[in-house]
Amino acid sequence: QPRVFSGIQPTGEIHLGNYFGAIRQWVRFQDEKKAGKYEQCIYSVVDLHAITIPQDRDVLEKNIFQAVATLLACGIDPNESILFLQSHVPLHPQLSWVLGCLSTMPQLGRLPNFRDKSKKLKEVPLGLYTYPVLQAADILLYNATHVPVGEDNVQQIQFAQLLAQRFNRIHGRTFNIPKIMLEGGMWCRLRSLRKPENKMSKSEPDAKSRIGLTDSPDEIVEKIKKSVTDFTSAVTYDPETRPGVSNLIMIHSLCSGQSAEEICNSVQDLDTGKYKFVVAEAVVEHLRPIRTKMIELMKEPAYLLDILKIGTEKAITLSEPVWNDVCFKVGISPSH
Ligand code: AQP
Repeated sequence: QPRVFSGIQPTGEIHLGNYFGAIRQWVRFQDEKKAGKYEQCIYSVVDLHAITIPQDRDVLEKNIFQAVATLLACGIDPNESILFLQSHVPLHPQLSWVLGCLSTMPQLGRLPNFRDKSKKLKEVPLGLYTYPVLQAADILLYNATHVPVGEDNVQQIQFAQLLAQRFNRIHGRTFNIPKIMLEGGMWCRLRSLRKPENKMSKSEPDAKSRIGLTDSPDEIVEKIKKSVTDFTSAVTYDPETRPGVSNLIMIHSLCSGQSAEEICNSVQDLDTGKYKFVVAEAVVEHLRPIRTKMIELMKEPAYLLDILKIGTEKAITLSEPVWNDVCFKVGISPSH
């Protein structure tokens, strides 16, 4: 039974990178589920992952609501997909413990997300180190077969595949080996508007480095106008040597559906300064309906809580049989 699982951290305002790298695919999978291709699409706001980096409680609470509203505004339909908050389903950390007992420290230390994030911290929390084990538990708890993620997450999902294989080898066939579903192939990693050598990121302190899905049209124009490019004025696509302008072309391409080549041909007579306004307009138009819906939803916290409650019930129903099977195979007792 093909099942889709993916998650997003409520670590800040959801940006274009999250949208084009992940959420847009989530909506497509949901459409394909309606057509009978998948049994379930399970999407989680992964708040336990968010606290692997220190969070202010009020900000986190707001970000959780905002993440749920954003997903709904982007087209996640709670009647079609299961949308829930990770901490509402305690089996996630429970399975994570079991899988942690099959993980080794060198494997975890080698994963690039850990290396990048731990570099920025004086004291590295254990949770950051074991983050990929919890991510594996998120996926395997639903016996997911397909995991749509951005390119920056590939190695973490490969780690989940490895844990599934290891568990199956020791205890007999239990988990599906989840497939990694990448949008647009390996190149779809949006870059920071300020430092194009880095990816666009929610938790980067400089808000000008990303375009949030709820940024106003003026903010979008301003951020793109100030984005870092280089000293060549022609608009050409070359991510290796011209990461700044190529990132803008990629954003434009994702918003308009045109290829990078088509875009470069059509703006031959513009310099990068003028081209930025073309990109900004495409982004503003693309995000307009999402932003409008999102502003409406943020006024309805009780409705958002209801959606999460229903999602939690469905998530528990799906995950319990898998957890019971794990308990039986490992020899520990399920709690009921
Ligand atoms: N820049 C990006 N380009 C393409 N895809 C991206 N994703 C993240 N950044 C980009 C994809 O978005 C999904 C949700 O991401 P996440 O919440 O799990 O956290 P992340 O990957 O660590 O993303 P951020 O925005 O950089 O958050 P912080 O700053 O908290 O670490 C994932 O599928 C991811 O691949």
